[in-house]
Amino acid sequence: MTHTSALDAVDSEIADLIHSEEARQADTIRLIASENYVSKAVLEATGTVLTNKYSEGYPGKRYYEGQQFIDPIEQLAIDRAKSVFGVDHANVQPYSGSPANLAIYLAFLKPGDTVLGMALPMGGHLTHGWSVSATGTWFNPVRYGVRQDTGRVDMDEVREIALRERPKLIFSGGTAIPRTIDFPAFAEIAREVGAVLVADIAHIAGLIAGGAHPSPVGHADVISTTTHKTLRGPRGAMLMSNEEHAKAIDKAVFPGLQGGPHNHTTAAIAVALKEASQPEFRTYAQQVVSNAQALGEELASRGFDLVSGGTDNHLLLIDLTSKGVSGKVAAKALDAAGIETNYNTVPFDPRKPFDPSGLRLGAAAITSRGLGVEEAKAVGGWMDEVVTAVAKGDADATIAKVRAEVSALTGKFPTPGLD
Ligand code: DSN
Repeated sequence: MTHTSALDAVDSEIADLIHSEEARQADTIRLIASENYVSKAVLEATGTVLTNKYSEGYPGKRYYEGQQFIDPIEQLAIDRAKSVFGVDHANVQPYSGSPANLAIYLAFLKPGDTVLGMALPMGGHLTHGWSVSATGTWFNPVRYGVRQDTGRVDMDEVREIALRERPKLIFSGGTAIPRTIDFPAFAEIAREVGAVLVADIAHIAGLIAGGAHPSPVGHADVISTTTHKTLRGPRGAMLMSNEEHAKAIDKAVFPGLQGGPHNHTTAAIAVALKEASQPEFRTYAQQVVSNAQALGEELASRGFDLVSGGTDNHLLLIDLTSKGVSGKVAAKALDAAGIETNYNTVPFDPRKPFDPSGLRLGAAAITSRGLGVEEAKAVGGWMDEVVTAVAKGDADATIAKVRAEVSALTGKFPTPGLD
């Protein structure tokens, strides 16, 4: 448990809730694809006096005094991002992924301009021009998806749409893509139509840093990422690019869209990037993929329908239609059994987003926790037991049994950040 004596004394209600969340995170198998466990070092950096400081501007060019220690902190984060990802330029100030992506629009587009992104129900992100997002309202969104027969992006289709619609901006990447993203093919299309290519690597940044997914560097004009998913840093984001786009991006983040950067987050990003540059991080990244594949194979062997047939990365998307259970019902039963997932649309989903046909799973958090292939397979078996029992309409005993087995397993693996 985190040592929080002042918090316990000042606000025991919040302290108790935080301690309960610590216990929950320790006692569950966390398969939410966008989540992870940060290290104790990252956690400590986020809870510091850096939160007291305003620093509008960039290192060496601030609008407030007293930046003697903030400047080198931000510069370290920038330098480490450049070194880990091999880019010319990094902006570590975006508050999170959505503001980071909005800054890209501000840097390169005018309202009404056309943007090509992956449709949200096909695996894209809200900010890639989906209709309920500002990006789909203020700009003219056109969309690509995946093929129904393969569950994979069809680059010929992307090219056809791009040639027809002439977007100024193309987004590659998304939030529910279990397969390798073909950055060189996207780059070729973007060049052909004169569009700026964005690689949104929020989900796979840690895999790229660890050499377990090809890098978009040299292909994409701009790289956008959050820092808290597979990269295992604090809640935050970064924009990276070559020198050509550096000024436009910096101007769009500040003063275009944001005020003062969150310096405690910047410091924690720097720490996470230092961790990501260590040899152990490469082992972690490879293990994330092995664990996701082992979980996928176990589920497939038990009759689960995996979108695209499997995974190349940390993420699995399961269509539960053949199991006779909706994603929401399955996710709630699994959560009761101590296995945390999120319900998710699957491509061509006939159901609504709030009660879709699928489940999305990710292996980053369990890998950070130290679980391996054997445990990933056991988790697949428990998921099958719970979903099968739910489909039969009598799951209480199974959920209780699996809950106990989950607790027995998690008890053997210390929780990062709390150990
Ligand atoms: N909400 C994130 C995810 O779960 O993938 C994306 O913003």
